[in-house]
Parts: sequence; C-alpha cells; structure tokens
Amino acid sequence: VEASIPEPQREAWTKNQFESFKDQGEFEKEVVRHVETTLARSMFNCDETAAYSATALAFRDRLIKDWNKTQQRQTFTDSKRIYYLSLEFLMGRALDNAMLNVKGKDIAKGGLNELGFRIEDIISQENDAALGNGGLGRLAACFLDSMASLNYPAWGYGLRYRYGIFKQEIIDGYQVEVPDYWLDFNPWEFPRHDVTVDIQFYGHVRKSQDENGKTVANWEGGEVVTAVAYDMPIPGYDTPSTNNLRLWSSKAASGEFDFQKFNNGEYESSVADQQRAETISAVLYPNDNLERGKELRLKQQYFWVAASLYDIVRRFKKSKRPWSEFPDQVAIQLNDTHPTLAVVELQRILLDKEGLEWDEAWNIVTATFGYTNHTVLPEALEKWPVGLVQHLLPRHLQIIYDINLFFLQSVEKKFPEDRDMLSRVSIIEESQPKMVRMAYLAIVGSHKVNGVAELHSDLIQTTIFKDFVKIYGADKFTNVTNGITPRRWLHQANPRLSELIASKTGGYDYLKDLTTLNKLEQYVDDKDFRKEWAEIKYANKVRLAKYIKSTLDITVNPAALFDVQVKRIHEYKRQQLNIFGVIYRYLQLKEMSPEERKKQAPRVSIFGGKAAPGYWMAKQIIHLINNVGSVVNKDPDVGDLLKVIYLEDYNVSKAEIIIPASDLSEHISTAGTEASGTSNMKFVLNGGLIIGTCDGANIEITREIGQDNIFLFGTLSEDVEDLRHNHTYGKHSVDSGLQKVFEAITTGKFGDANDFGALVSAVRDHGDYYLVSDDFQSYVDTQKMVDEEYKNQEEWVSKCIRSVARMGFFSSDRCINEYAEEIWNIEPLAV
Ligand code: 4GP
Repeated sequence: VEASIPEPQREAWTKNQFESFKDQGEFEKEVVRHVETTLARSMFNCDETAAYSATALAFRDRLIKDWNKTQQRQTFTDSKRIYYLSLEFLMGRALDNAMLNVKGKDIAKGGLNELGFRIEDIISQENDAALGNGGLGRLAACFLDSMASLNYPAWGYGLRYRYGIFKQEIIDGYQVEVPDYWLDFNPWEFPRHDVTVDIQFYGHVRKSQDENGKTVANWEGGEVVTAVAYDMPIPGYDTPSTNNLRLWSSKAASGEFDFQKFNNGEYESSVADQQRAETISAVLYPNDNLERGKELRLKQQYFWVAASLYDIVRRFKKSKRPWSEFPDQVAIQLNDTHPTLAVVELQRILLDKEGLEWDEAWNIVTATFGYTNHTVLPEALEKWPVGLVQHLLPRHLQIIYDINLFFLQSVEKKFPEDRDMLSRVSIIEESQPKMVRMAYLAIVGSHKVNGVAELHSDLIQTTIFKDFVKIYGADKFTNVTNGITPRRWLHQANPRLSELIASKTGGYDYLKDLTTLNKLEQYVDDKDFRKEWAEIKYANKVRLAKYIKSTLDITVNPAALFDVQVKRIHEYKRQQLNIFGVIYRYLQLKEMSPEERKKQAPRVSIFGGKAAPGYWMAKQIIHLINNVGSVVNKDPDVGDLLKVIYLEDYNVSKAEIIIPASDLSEHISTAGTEASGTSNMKFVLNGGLIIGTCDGANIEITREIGQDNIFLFGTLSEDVEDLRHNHTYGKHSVDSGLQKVFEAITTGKFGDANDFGALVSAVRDHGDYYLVSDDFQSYVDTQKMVDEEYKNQEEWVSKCIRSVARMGFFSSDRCINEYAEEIWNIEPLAV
C-alpha cells in the first residue's frame, strides 16, 4: 500500500498524533473544548443538548482513531471481508453504546457530573437512529455489534434515509404518523464527499461487437443519480476493532442541475430534478413483513446495491488479485431478498465491464453470496413486475432471463419427468403481469440459504423452498438461530442486573462469552441473591411506572405483574388475542364480588408498537387496545387489579426501559408464522418469563431454559393447516368466553362497535386465519396459571434466575461465529 506522506515527514506525524482522553480530567477538557470551539458556545449557554453534542464528539474522536487503525489493519493484511447488505439498520442511540464499548462510561459520568450534568439526561438527548422497521433491522444492528466485538473485518452497507421509521402519536386512541427527521445533529456520521458513485437507471441496451468479434452489451441513456457515502463507526466491545457502516445518500449527479433553465428563470423546475434524485434515499418504507411493489422502492434497492458493489469491487481491484480470488476476499450476505439485485449487478459487472465469460462470472457470483430468509408470510415475499424491471433496469432483466434459462436447463436435465417443476421454480412467474420472484433469484444466486430459527429453517425447506431442496440438495440450506447483543440488551439497558451478574460470574467477561451466565445457576437457592435480584426488577418497574406516569398520566402499581407485548402490530403476532384476553379478564373482574376481587393478582397490561400506515386492521387493533384502556383504567370496581397501557412510539431506546421492567412478555404468534423473534430473547435475558406459542425461537428458548420456566400454549405448527381447512368449510366454533368478549365489543362497551366490526368478524365470520378462536381458551387458561405462579414470588424469581443462567446460546456473537464458519468462511483479524 502506498503511503501519501513521504518517509522523512512521517516522524512529525507520528509524534504529533492526537491522543484521546485517558481520565476524567482529560475528558472534561475535551468536552469544554468541543463546547467552546466546535459548537461555539460557552458555559453560559451550554444546555443539555450542547453537553450531549460535546460528549458525543469527545467519544467520537476516540472512536475515529481506532476506526482508522482497524481499516488500515484490514487493508494491510488484505484479509477477507464480510459485507452485510441490509436495507434496514435499526441502531437506536449510539452514545451510551460507544461509552460502554470503550469502557469510558464511568469517566463520562464523573466528568459530566463535575460539569453540572447527569449522564442519563445527556444520553437521552440523542435521537434514535431508526432506520428500520422491526426485527429484521434490529438484527442487523446486533450483528454489527457482534462482528466488531469479535474482530471480524466487516462492513455494513445500507441507505441513509433522511426520514427513519415514522414517529407514532396516539390521538383519541388512533395511531397518527409523524415524520421522523432525525438528522438535525448527528455526530456519528461522516460524509465522504469524495466517495461517490454514479448510478444509472432506465435507458436501453445496445449490442455491439468488440475487437475480438465478441458480442457485448452496452447499457446506454437514461438517468444518472449520484450516491454519496456516509460512514458510521461501529465500535466493538472491549476491543479496538471499530468497523464501518456505510450508508448511501442520493443526490443529483453533477451536471444534472440545469443551469440553462436556471438562467432562464425556471428556477423551480431546475431544482425539481435535484429533488427527484434526492427522493431515492428520502424515506424508509414503513412496512414490516410486507412488500408492496412500488417503483421508488425498486429504485432504492438498485441504487444501494449498485453503489455498494461498485465500492466492494473497487476495493478488491486494489489488491490486483485475479477475479477467481474474489470469493476468497469477499463474502456478501443478503439480509432478506431486498438486496437480491446485487447478484445480477455483480454478474453484469463481471460480464459487461470486466469481460469474463458467463460461467466463470457466475461461479464467482454464487460463491460470493449468501441469503438469509426472515419470513414465510406470502405477503412478504418480494416479486417485481417484469415490465417495471425492464423499464428501470433493461440490462438486468436480460441477465435475469439468462440466469433463469441456464437454471431451468439444469433443472430439466435433472428432473426430465417433472414438467411442472419448471414453472414452479422459474424465477419468472408466468402470471398476469409476469413477475420476477426475488427469493428464487436469491437462492439460485447464493451458495447458502439460511432461516433464522430451527422451526423456521425447517419450514422453508419443507414448504416455500421445497423444490429447491430437491434441486440443490439439503446442504445448501441451513439454520442460524438469531441472537441479540448482550452489551446493549443487558449491560446498557439493565446496568444494575449486569453488575449483579458480574459480581457472581467473575466480572464482565460474561459479556464476551454469554455461556458464562451458567455460573448463576448455583445462586438460584441463595436467598440473599434472590432478594437482590428481585429488588433490581422492582427498581426497573418503578422506572417504567414513572415513565408511564410522565407520558400518560396513569398511575400503575409497581407491585402488580407487568405483562408486556411490544413489537410491530400485526395480525400474525396476535395482539388481538392479547386484548381479547384482557377484555375477558375485565369482564370476569366485573362479575366478581368485592371479596373475590381481593384474591385476584393485580396486573398491568402494557402494549406498544407501530402499525404500517396502510395496515387498516392493525390500526383497529391499536384503537381497540386504547379504548379498552380508557374504560378499564377509570373503572373503580377494578382499581389496581387491571390497568391497560398503550405506550406511544415504541422504539429501540424505549425498549431499553420497557424490557428490563417486564415480569411476563407475550410472544403469541400463530404457530409457524414468526420466523424467530428476538425480543423474546431480550425479555428472558432481563429476568422476565414469557408466555408464548410453539413458534420461532420460543421453541429453542424452551429447550435451553427448560419447559418449567416458560408458559407455552396453543396450536402446534403441524396442525395449523388442518384447522384452517376446517374453518374454511364452516367447522368452526367460537367458545363462550370469546363470545362474551365479542358481545362486549359489539354492544359498544369500548366505544363505537362499528369501529371494531372487521376485527371481530375476521375471527368469528371470516375463517379466522390466525386461529385466535382455536387458541383463546388455552391462552386464558395459561394466563390463569401465570396469576397463580406469580403469587409465589420466591419460586417465580428462581425461575427467572435459572432462565437467565441458561440463555448463553442466544448471544448474537454465537450467531455471527456460525455465519463466519458455515457461510462466510472468514476469520477474525487479530488485534
Ligand atoms: C423478522 C421476523 O418476523 C422475525 O421473526 C425475526 O426475528 C426477524 O425478522 C429477524 O430475523 N422479519 C421481518 C420482515 O422483520 O420484515 O420480514
């Protein structure tokens, strides 16, 4: 690698290197310096926002050094890198995480205190980086943390949305969406105005002959938009490794701004072109587990993968290695099908730009990519109209057709008898209009395909991708059960519990090897330990109760059982089952005598989550929960025995307050629909028990922690199809408990019955696709069991401790090591 500074001057550089703060005094100095010089303020007008900015900048300075060194190390060693392509990175806040990862939080706490601030107030000044919808995006963020912590040379690639997921307000019980402009001041991003890529759209393909008489495709004309890189440092925990997350922002290509028009006074229309270009990275599509084929979304996808691949290829070419070594240097993981065009783009680069032959190029492509599937829901499987792809990316469509042709030829050879097979597995669906099936393209273009929990990986192999298992063999398909980073989801969110655990397991090393938690098992019977444990849970509940009071002006009793369901609102996740259960509880309480009521266990039912703006049924569910809350919460018959809370605008930073405060959390999807779930892991790791169905990672959690420590109920996934079939043919009954719930709703107990007609009919009259009626009885029975068990606090706390002790498997570090070994074939880089 060539150095830009000549030998004789290097000493001056080395000698004068910036040293970041080492102790509290130096930290304070850095903060004051940033307040006064970077922010141009003084101690007379340094508010919490300014103190946050200066603190963030002080830590940022520190990260940059490690970040630069990490990048240099990766370049010098020329090691294989993993590129994680994800349209979503649900990062949350960065400052607290940065402080903890570099082990500087105590210094910051003391320093800020001396300067007149409380660290909690400063941390909460930061906007969440909410560039994702839910599980898929948060998983990507946990993976970045693990890849850095484990010293893997890794880059994330995504889009720098100007607007993240909308902010949710609840007004009169309804969800209202407010744009999330989060970039006011973002100290964590570095614009790289020198790292730009011009991306082409539309136009046409012209074939010509090169000097050797070979036919070459020229993609010409159309529109060009420029991608600008913005980099974010991703610090590892207790290691200098600091990786890079590169997010692309779109702007008009230079020369796009039409000066002629401008000079002619057509200022508006000249600016319009600019705005059109900027629209590409303007907003995150707010759908979770749902794809809607919008042209702008396809543009986003291509814009992002083309820029990322250009960058990756440019980096590879610097090494001057032959193309055949590309897969030895580069692994690319497709986070769901959103980046699948990368497969086609790499093939195009190798064919059209680099002049490789088809087979040679295709072998490189398939050896490079891996594809992770995150859902089996049919409405989430991505398909694009052929006409749209043709229009936007004419050359790519040709390549897709060729990929499909060669693929189908090989299938035909292998299964000459099965004519039907060809149309079943074709990348092009012969529908009206014809569609490109992105999941099939991703499978054909990758060497490994994985699901995200055992049941889910089995299901994809036996249902939606069954034919591909026949074609490629089972080896191409694998499972990597999801995980979560214990740094954010225990140490940061629940500092007191983390400290207690550290005191018993031999320090904070458990944050690097989560299986060390098993040392806690020996303290299960230790009364003092249990007491301390319970006190911490109580304190976390008090913290949440205060939050509820301050935001909703509702008083909840921290001694009540906190029952939490926070996640995206979706029929398959079945918040409707939960709220029907709450109504059932309420009706029962109303029927009881005051003496009977005294024997009941008090409960706070806490909900949170966003509905996709266009998902009407999900919005009805939110409305019903809120209306039930406004009736129940002021009913004097019920008092503290039941409160129903809807927490507005659930996001990562709120999850960090809510999760540590839960006694019981709900993961109650219809069996076979939740690919994995990751909040289930977070709740258990924070000492809460869960009520759940035999779905996703609940199954593996049960296997790890033992079935006595989890409340399972409901239909098994293998029975779902039969039940659905029965419903369709009218063999479907709603038992009396649920009938009563429906009666209460339809007689207007919770506001205008018309508002909830569809919600009730979906279960009662329209086939009950999500099996709410089938599972209702076992759900309420299981909740009864929860009430009983919660009364025995000693036993309850023992279960919590035992569960935490057995959660080691669910670290995202384990997960990343599995990907590295099984899919990426990549080693950590020694530091
Ligand atoms: C989610 C799945 O619904 C969830 O079960 C899983 O834990 C998560 O991915 C991470 O693997 N899928 C999505 C989506 O968010 O949009 O498909």
